[in-house]
Amino acid sequence: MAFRLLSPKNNKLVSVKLLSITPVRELATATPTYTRPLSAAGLFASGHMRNDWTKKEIKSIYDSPIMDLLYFGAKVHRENFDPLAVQQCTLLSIKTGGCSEDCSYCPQSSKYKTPVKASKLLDNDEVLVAARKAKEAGSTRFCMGAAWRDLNGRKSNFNKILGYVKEIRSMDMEVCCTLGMLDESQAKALKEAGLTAYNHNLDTSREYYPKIITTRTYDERLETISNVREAGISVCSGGIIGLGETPEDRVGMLHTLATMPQHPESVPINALVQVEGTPLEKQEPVSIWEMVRMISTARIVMPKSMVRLSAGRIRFSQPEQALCFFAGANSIFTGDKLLTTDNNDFNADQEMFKTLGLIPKPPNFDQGTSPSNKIKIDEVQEKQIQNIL
Ligand code: SAM
Ligand code: DTB
Ligand code: SF4
Repeated sequence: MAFRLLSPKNNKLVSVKLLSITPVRELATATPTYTRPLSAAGLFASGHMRNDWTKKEIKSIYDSPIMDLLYFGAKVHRENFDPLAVQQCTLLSIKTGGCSEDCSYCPQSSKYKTPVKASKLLDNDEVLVAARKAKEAGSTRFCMGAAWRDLNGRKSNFNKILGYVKEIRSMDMEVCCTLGMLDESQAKALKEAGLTAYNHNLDTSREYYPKIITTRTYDERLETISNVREAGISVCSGGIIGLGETPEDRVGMLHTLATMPQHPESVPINALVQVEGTPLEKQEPVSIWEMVRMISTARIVMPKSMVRLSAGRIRFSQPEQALCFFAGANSIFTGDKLLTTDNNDFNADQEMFKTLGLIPKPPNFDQGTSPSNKIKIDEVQEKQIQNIL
């Protein structure tokens, strides 16, 4: 069978024989009844686990027509997950505000005058009561956030957090923390306490990072992610759109994530929440189509990762959120608050589950140890894709 494809190299139509692409998976579409070339979203939606993506390939997926992104994102999603199952997660800010970092989106930075009031680490009872409440409300993942650059000089607080992790894990929920930078021994201690996942976002591309944060480097971010991975903890890493970045920056961030030796098990996609007093308070809100592009592209290049529709969801209507789930998102944060900003109304979320026929996704404790998203490159398949391009 011959196909005409748009070559990402020179944007010209090339004729390609597709006789040999099918052995591992079906080709992305049935034989089309039209002659228009297959878009990159379709071309790369074979569901193969790859960590040798090029930026050009990812950009060509990102730029595909929205309807193709929706369709092929959904296809890859359905091949790897139950598309009706959406995980509900709960966030708790266990140590709020007063942070020494200058992340220009963040209301918790001490560099900016925002409505957030700094407070000390929450005590045992407050945290465990919140975790129990989250579980009763249907959450299967409990995420504790602290407004710290790192844990240095915080030994007693860190020991308390290790205790919280142990207790919450015994409630049969996934436990995630986001506490800033970790060294190897801190990552190991969290693993021993039973931590399921550690969230450490790249936020944007390496190139745009210094425009957003000047108090740490991209490499420091990657170093923590590597310490988390080495300790056998599941990696949660994604970013924010709407920081004033270009589409190339979004693609750059996805490229860094999708070319890691093992894809992060969890990829949160946040839309900037513009908070008064932060340097980004006047940023233009991102559109639903930008969210869909980001979610579908993440789903296609990291087929087995949980793609989390995260901050900024409050601005999206139910039909808009449905598009995100269709495109490949399979997790949301529920509860009235994210860390410091408002989240969607809890009852409205439960109504949305009913209306869309969604079902709560059970916890997955294998993450980080499961081989499911380790990359096994199929060399034959790889050559076929290269030949097409
Ligand atoms: N201090 C730790 C750190 O930076 O990794 C953990 C807490 S920090 C608040 C966790 C993540 O929340 C950030 O990496 C960022 O992606 C996200 N975030 C913070 N403020 C946000 C905002 N205004 N809008 C969207 N996402 C935001
Ligand atoms: C992530 O990527 N988004 C969550 C979670 N990981 C920790 C945090 C969103 C924070 C939004 C701003 C706030 O509420 O302070
Ligand atoms: Fe601090 Fe994290 Fe906020 Fe940056 S994102 S200012 S490190 S709490």
